[in-house]
Amino acid sequence: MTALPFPHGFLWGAATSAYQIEGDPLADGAGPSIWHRFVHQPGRIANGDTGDLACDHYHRFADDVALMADLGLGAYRFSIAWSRVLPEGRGAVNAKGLDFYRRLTDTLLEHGIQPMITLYHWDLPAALHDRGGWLNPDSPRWFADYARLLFDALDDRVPLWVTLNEPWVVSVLGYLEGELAPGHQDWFETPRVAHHLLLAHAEAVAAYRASGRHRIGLAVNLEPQHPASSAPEDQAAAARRDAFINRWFLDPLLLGVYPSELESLFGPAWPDFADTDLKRIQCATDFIGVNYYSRGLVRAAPGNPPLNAIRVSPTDAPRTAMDWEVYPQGLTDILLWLKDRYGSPSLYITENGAAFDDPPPCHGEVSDPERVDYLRAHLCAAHAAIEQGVDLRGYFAWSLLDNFEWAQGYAKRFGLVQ
Ligand code: IFM
Repeated sequence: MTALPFPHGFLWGAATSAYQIEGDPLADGAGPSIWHRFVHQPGRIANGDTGDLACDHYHRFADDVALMADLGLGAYRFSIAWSRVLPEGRGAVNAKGLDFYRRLTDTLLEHGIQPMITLYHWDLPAALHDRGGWLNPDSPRWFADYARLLFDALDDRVPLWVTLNEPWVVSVLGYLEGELAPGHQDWFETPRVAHHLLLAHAEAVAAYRASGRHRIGLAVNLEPQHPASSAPEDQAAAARRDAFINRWFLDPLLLGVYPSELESLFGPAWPDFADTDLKRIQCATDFIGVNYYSRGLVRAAPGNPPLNAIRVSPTDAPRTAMDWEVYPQGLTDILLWLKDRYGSPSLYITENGAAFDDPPPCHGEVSDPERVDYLRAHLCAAHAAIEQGVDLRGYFAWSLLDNFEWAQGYAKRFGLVQ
């Protein structure tokens, strides 16, 4: 097989997040997060799984960095658990928590692995949730203060920062569908949470501009939306889902406006956001992180608010253990769409991967051909986008390790390492 030429300096990495791998979430003076609380509520997580142990990365990080070096990774994307560093979410710093991330960063650098830090991957300090969490208009300021603390501590060693991971998932699965923490189902809360997350990103970027020396971006989950048939209703449904998933965060950030469809989708639950907020949100972000897994195949479904659309599964397509269609072409398409719609921003693929039910290891190795095929096909798709002029700077496989897959617990295996 011929090797595809990727640009000089292209980053090859893997990604994880704090709650999904660290374990021992209250160690050394850390405060609880909303995820720690959520997993201990009966019925929330498959098999009653929790992140109490996870991959024990908090204690075994040095072994995990050795695994990364063994894999030949050039970069590693990880997230900080806000409540390890600030147990109350603001105020007193927990030196031991901060020190953990210093030691992790230094160990990566000693192995020649570039760190990319995500500041928020869903684990809000519970103390802040008790003050209203992302519904509180002060939440963007809390986030910027926390971000500033990390920039001061680590920016001399960390070249790439991601403010938030998948703010759409936080807003929709956390506040509208209730599948993820904090488990709310409230139309009125959802757009407010999303708006505060965008302001939080903007305020952290402003803080970074004051002191940071490298690059900062936002990671969003994107998927091309295709109508399930040529019927005009299905085409309109796919366009609504495109506004709802792909453009909700990127249009205000990069174009300064919310997609007009959102106001009609949410009706009275859509607030009258101030123009001054939108001006703050449209901030100079250095790159967009793309989390890509699959596409959406969409059918109109009146009576299914707010979208009046449902996602359907193609009958004959290969699927992952999450029941997500394997659709590599969608990665090329979404990268080209970003280039055309938003004026060629710098991009990283901050997550891409698949869950498959691996067989037990044999002589220390897991035969994993479906994952290998998935990754190879998606790398070819990324390469095709670069050939068509997309400014793609790196690729992070999701995930380094099999880990705690949120509401699915440990049942779904995304790891390069079992
Ligand atoms: O495990 C998650 C990750 O935390 C966010 N993006 C999608 C992954 C797979 O579901």
